[in-house]
Amino acid sequence: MPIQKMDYIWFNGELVEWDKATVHVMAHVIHYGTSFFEGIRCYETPQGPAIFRLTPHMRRLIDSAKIYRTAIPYTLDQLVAAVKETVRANRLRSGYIRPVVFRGYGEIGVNPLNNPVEVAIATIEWGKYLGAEAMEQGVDVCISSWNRFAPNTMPALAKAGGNYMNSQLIKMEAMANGYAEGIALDADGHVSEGSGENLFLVRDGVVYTPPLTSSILSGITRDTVMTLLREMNIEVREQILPREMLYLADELFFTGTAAEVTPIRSVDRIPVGSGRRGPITAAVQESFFAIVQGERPDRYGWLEYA
Ligand code: PPE
Repeated sequence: MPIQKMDYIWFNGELVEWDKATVHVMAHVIHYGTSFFEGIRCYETPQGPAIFRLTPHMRRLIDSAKIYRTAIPYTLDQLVAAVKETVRANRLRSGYIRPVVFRGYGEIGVNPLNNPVEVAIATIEWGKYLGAEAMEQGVDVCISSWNRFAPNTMPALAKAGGNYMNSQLIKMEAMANGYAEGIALDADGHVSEGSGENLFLVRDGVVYTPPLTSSILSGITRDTVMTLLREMNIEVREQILPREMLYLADELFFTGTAAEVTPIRSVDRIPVGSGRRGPITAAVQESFFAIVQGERPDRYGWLEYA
């Protein structure tokens, strides 16, 4: 997705012009991947731009940093206010918000702790993550030859920049082999997640998704979809899933801020169910988009207006 410049980036406490939000090549993050980030969508609604579940996203950002012994020099309320300020300054109606925390310039060496903790918030445009037709037709995916990192190597609950080196391997391999995306197994060989999406599986009317212990990110869209399914009286089970369940599923879909709710139509060239978007996937998409576009009552306070 080519980046379209906007007017401002919030950088360490103030709005600066887009081109001035720069980093030194000797910053710790450049060498050691020392960053934590979020991806948040803003949707156009009749009541104005609504930032979807902004507060839980910023809480996850604080959590990601905490795992790495890093205190962000702003409170949750300040971070939430900073995102809203950036959205207003860029007159964003709908789009994608990318807050990032990183260790800046100071010392060389693995120890990050003596480098400044810097915070930036940018807004960009981002269309459909896996292509516009994917939302209806579904995507073709493979199971990656790359596993997710084992639990005692990189903590999956931290949305840390370095984790995405693993995601890049999964994504590049999938694309090189003609697939839209790869699904990674965890270190034990159980189903984990996509390079940038959580995964849901439907079989006989029951919905399954891997638990947090399967080296997944605790997705905010995942949580949203579990809530919507339970509202529809559809049973959701968080459980360890063997790889072959992917081949036996009636329906499969990805969730994520960028991916929203994207159907999967084949895995390793084996069609998922009938090979077309299934009824539960369609129902989840319908209620998800009705809520984010402000067409249905916001019962859980998910829309945070700028
Ligand atoms: N797993 C991974 C590995 C992941 O990166 C994401 C989001 C999710 C699950 C879903 O989480 P959530 O957005 O809270 O529902 N990936 C972000 C970055 C994608 C990118 O290519 O950059 C996103 O969707 O914003």
